[in-house]
Amino acid sequence: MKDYAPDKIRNIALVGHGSSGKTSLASALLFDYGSTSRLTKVDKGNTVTDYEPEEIERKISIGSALCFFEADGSRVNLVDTPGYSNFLWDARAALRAVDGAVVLVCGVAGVEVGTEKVWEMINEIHLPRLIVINKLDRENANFKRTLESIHQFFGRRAVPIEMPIGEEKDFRGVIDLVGMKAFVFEKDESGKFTEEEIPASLREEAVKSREELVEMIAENDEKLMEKYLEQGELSPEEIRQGLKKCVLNGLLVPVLGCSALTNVGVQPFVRAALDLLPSPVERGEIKATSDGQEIKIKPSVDEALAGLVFKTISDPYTGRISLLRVFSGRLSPDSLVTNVSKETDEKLGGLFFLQGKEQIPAGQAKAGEIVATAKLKATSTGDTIAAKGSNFVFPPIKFPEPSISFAIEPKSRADEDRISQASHRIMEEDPTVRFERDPDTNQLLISGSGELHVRIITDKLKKRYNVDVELKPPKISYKETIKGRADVQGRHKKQTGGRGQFGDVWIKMEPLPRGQDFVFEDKIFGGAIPRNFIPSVEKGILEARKKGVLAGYPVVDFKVILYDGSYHEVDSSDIAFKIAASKAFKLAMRQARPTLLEPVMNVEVYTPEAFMGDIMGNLNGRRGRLQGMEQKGNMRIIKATVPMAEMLDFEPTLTSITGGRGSFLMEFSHYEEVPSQLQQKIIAEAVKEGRVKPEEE
Ligand SMILES: Nc1nc2c(ncn2[C@@H]2O[C@H](COP(=O)(O)OP(=O)(O)O)[C@@H](O)[C@H]2O)c(=O)[nH]1
Ligand SMILES: [Mg+2]
Repeated sequence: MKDYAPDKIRNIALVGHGSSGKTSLASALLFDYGSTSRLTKVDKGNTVTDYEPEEIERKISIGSALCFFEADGSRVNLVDTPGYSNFLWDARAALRAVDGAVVLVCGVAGVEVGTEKVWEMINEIHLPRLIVINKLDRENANFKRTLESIHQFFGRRAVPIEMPIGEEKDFRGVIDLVGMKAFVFEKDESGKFTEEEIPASLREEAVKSREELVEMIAENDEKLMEKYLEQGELSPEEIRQGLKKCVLNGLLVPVLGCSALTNVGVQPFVRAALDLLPSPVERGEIKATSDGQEIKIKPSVDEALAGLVFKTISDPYTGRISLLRVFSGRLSPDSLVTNVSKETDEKLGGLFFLQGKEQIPAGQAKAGEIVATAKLKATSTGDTIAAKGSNFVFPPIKFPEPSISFAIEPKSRADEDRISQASHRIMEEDPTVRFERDPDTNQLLISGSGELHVRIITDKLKKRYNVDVELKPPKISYKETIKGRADVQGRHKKQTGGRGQFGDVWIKMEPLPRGQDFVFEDKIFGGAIPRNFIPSVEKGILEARKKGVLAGYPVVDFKVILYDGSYHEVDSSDIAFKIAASKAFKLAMRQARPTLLEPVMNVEVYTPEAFMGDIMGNLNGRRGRLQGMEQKGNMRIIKATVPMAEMLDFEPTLTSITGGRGSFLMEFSHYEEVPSQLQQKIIAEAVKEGRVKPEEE
């Protein structure tokens, strides 16, 4: 590959709500700049960046993918990221690899939940950004209305530098407000265009928009302001330079328009991106920490190596591939490096650039480049890779905790044998999925960010690892507790020739406040039970409380007071007292009004205002309790607590109520008593499953 000077590189992430057209824009770019010989389409399943079978089947991006092209002598590395909420974490990681972000907004829907979330992610790391209003060819698309929605959410610093020519299916080009030129595209999706004078009918509006743009730039630059006041004009070059400064400082966000599908307006966008988004050198130093101190990593080839692994691809065909952004120094295909995060050395297994799934060997990789390597043994996503002997790390990449769990059952013994290795591989590339065995139910649980996420993982298990599993409705981790008090005797006596067994305890049982778990109090005075047997009594209760008398769930939030008992000089033993204690526990628990507890989740729902009533009604039907509400633009954020058992099928419901525009977050909050009519069901289920035996009833 050609050697590009650092100022001739741009690393850009395409981010935005799912279905705003990121993958389609990447396709148009690759075609327009000759990286592909035809214009590929998401709906045909032939794009470069949605290459995984799960992506092709569902026509959505699930993981971020790399591609690149050359434009005007510069190399542009693009990361096409997923926008669907279950997979947004991957976009967050991808943003760490680039120097600028392009936020796509659908010209029909305007700003959506995903747009807002990626915006927050970009803010967190202060990346310069552009906004592209896409799908301007669609029915009901409207540049101005979409711009208003952008202003509502992100403020007036979002400033148009283009104006569309034609609307909906007549959308045929853009006016460049900086150069004051019109670019009119051919209708055949070829991306060919002619540079023309601004059509007379749009001239007045273009002049006005340009004035607004120039004023906003001048407001942020004293020198330009002076010149503007003196001459009443700024040259295109002055505007470009002034605008670039504002973009780098985050003071302004240029807004452009295009149709990725019909390939209109795509190349003017690339010119703006090359002009206005920073090269790795212009991005400047990157923060890292060394022994708790902040240090700065210079974007220079001559410094020691410093890089960040922002993605791991792992499957049976390719093995493990680590995607690395090099911030400083250089790498060769067999470099020896240190993984500072894991405190271990690694040897690279080759270097290559990725064009979608295609691997193109790279002779070396330098500061400012994004590159892939294979066969790193201990390295995972988020790790810092550096020259041997380095001790600094880049800030870790934040990944969300899973919010939903399903039980999976292997369909055959062979599937069961293969599952452990397969799950290991899947967790390597996806830090938000977990495979765990539930200690209470002994079921294998798969946890992820949402139902779609979990379903895609089970697809992968089957297609790539030949592991066939059945996805069961998830198991809820119920607990048991008591509401009343009890005072009982537990006695274990077995005297049938030879040495017998004898243990005898009197205990009181009382409820404790939620979350206090278990307290054991020893009130034996005067040797009713010898001291050495008292720990056995506690152990007996600890063992017995693993399975409550109602439905066999662990018992929590209670206190046991051991206050009396008796013993036998010869027959008493640890085991006899343990058994006596466990008998006492069961008796006491039955007396003390046992009850079931269920996990309750904190839930936050994002929705356009129009669906708020329906969603609140729906949460109400799920035994939800409203905790608060917030407003952002015309989005509403509903906060509620809802029992976990009621949230299992919430996601598809939310999608259908809001037409995909709503999204939600969920995390564990606390345990609460299950309403009594529901308790009967859970208990009946437990008997059916054999968790509680009839004699225990
Ligand atoms: N009409 C129209 N449809 C588009 C445009 N861009 C994307 N689409 C369609 O919108 C859907 C989602 O596009 P995709 O590129 O996968 O969006 P992503 O989720 O942001 O990557 C697909 O059916 C595309 O064909 C566009 O500019 N105009
Ligand atoms: Mg996509």
